[in-house]
Amino acid sequence: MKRTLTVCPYCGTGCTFYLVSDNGRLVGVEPSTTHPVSRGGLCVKGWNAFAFVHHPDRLTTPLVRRDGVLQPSSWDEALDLVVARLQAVQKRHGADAVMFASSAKATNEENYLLMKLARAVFGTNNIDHCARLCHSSTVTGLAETFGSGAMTNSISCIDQTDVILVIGSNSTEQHPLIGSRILNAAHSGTRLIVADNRRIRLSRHADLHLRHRNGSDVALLNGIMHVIIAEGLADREFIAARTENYAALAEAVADWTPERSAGATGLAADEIVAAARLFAGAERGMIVYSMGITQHSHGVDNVRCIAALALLTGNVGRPGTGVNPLRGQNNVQGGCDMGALPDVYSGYQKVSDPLLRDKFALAWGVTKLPAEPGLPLTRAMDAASAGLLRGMFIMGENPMLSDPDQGHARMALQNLELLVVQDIFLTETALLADIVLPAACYAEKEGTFTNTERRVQRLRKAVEPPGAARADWEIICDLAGRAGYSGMRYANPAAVMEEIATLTPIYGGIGYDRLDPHGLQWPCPDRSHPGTPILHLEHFSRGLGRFSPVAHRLPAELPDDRYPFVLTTGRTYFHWHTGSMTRRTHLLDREEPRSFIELHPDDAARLGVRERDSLLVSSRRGEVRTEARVTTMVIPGVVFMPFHFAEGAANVLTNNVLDPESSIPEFKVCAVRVEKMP
Ligand SMILES: Nc1nc2c(c(=O)[nH]1)N[C@H]1C(S)=C(S)[C@@H](COP(=O)(O)OP(=O)(O)OC[C@H]3O[C@@H](n4cnc5c(=O)[nH]c(N)nc54)[C@H](O)[C@@H]3O)O[C@H]1N2
Ligand SMILES: Nc1nc2c(c(=O)[nH]1)N[C@H]1C(S)=C(S)[C@@H](COP(=O)(O)OP(=O)(O)OC[C@H]3O[C@@H](n4cnc5c(=O)[nH]c(N)nc54)[C@H](O)[C@@H]3O)O[C@H]1N2
Ligand code: SF4
Ligand SMILES: [Mo]
Repeated sequence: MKRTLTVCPYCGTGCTFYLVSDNGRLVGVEPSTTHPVSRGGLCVKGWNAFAFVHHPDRLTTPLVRRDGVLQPSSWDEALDLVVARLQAVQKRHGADAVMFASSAKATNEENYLLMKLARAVFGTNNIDHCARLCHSSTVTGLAETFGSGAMTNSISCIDQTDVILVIGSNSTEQHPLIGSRILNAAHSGTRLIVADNRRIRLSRHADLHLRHRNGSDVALLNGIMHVIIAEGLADREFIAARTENYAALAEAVADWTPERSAGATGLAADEIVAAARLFAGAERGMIVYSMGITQHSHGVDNVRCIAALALLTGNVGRPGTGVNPLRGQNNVQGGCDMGALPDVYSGYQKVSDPLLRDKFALAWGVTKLPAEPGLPLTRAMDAASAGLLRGMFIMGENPMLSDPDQGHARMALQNLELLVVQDIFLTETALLADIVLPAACYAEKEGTFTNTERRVQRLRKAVEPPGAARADWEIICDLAGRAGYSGMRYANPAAVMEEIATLTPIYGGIGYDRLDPHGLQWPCPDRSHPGTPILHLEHFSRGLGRFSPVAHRLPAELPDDRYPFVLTTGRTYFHWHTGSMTRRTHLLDREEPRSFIELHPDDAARLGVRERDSLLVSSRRGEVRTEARVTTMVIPGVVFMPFHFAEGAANVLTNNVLDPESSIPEFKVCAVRVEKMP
């Protein structure tokens, strides 16, 4: 038996474990007892993270569409065709007629290389990844208020805080080892406020559970800040020393009395007062949030309010405090750090800055790099459906199930002249592709992932990829060479990280030789730097912390007579997103085998619906059949659906309306009708 220390491929918590293999086959997983995050534990997905690797559905050979059918081909044929066809699209329609979608499932090195391929070789800033659907509101909102969009503190700060506000994060199911740490803290006396109208597990252990209306977080947070100021609970010293624009915030929340906030949120005024006193009354307060905050047409405004609450109470820059957006995918923090975003190179260095463009052009050996920021992923899908974008290269994403409004996504992808998909399985998206490239998965390659607390950690190759599948980094470098570019020849991913370190100040001190045993947290500017567990200690990345007051805006689509329910979408403990991996893991799929919708017992009674009845759910975009789960998890008038299931896909229903600043879709609120199937 061989044991290989590596990083979990699922969530941003970043647990590490040993992959156990026997004769080239994975047979199990063993947790790492010394790791500072997982500390010998794993959630059920981690324990089962070996099972999909040898699944018979793995892609083992490139596929090229001939006579309308995807057929096996050689690597030479497939890669030459990808390059020739991308170049042909660009020749006809310009460099920006193609889009590269990178992957939060791929390594830092692979994300860096794909963004280099897009910019240096294909001359476009059209590169983005699923962070657009996830924490783009955070990146925009926190860049404005703090100067950096990452989690300010470390996971271990949960053990050192007095009160935790968990808002729009189902941590025990979606970041289980962070969730259980919050539960442990609550059991040892830390006060807990949960603001989420689902009766999630954390809420059952909370001092206060706020079940406010979906989309009313600005009204809630403005109300809480009103009370804090009115009752003299604000941290005046911190505000004076470390922030700017306080007067504007105070003015903006002046008329957000608890009564007004109660009216807009559906809560009682007392609950808002209690939350304000509990949070502001503590010496150290920590805010933890996730998609309940970000995935709205006013997602950036939500984030601004969160940042303002932390500034108002002096809860940044100390242990046990901070604004802590839990990053979702195993390497979505890294995807952002590596510049798989339309407006920045690695380390958030702006493409619009001529000095930075020159720096990258010189290092990459090209004469010119594009200056205009590229298309965000969601805008690219709109451009494709309007016929403005003609080619897409998608590495490790499955937009057919993960994008809002599946009809729109399908039209966008079918409208393309060229769709290339590089994945480990033949996904719903890959089925539409002209060329499919088989990738190695996390267990079959070397590289690094960066977890939610900015910890850069090494994954290691445990087994060989199936058939002819190759690591994403090798495929990208091969494509670059075939496109006539000689600046992408690397012996291994460690050599790619050396290049990243020279060009990326926050990763300046990262090198493979320094990452054992438990990685390093960026910023890590040089090789003697020990890494940074807590950001903004003495001053903010932007200097002073900025209060950005906001007005309350309603979600874009609210219930009416025809579509009387609010649909909110999200996840379950056992499945991962579009299910490509977890639905191919027997022990996980067995637990949650079918699409379902949560419905409050009062609503169910009114509709004559019983547990497990077949339902038709429709919105202005489409309809799906699913199964009733009658439960007080949800409040009356709200239904919840996970988006894991291709049959009964929640995204047939969701609304493709975007936050104007971050371009994140409003996955958390749309209007639906629910009917019992005869
Ligand atoms: N098992 C599993 N774990 C995962 C994932 C997975 O697919 N499966 N995905 C990973 C990824 S990429 C991400 S981004 C994270 C997401 O992690 P989370 O954000 O924790 O998960 P979600 O289920 O999307 O939504 C969280 C909560 O938001 C609440 N919510 C909905 N609308 C509102 C609102 O208007 N205001 C507030 N305050 N709350 C609201 C919902 O009731 C829900 O409980 O999970 C990561 N972890
Ligand atoms: N309704 C609704 N929709 C949502 C959300 C929601 O809350 N509600 N949440 C959104 C959020 S936060 C996110 S992050 C997105 C996620 O959206 P996606 O990123 O599209 O979803 P995944 O299923 O994680 O897709 C990852 C793909 O990568 C493949 N893969 C795994 N490992 C590798 C590898 O090493 N190399 C390559 N090349 N491929 C690999 C997998 O097989 C899979 O097809 O979904 C969004 N969609
Ligand atoms: S908590 Fe996240 S990183 Fe840890 S084992 Fe579970 S899915 Fe993997
Ligand atoms: Mo996400």
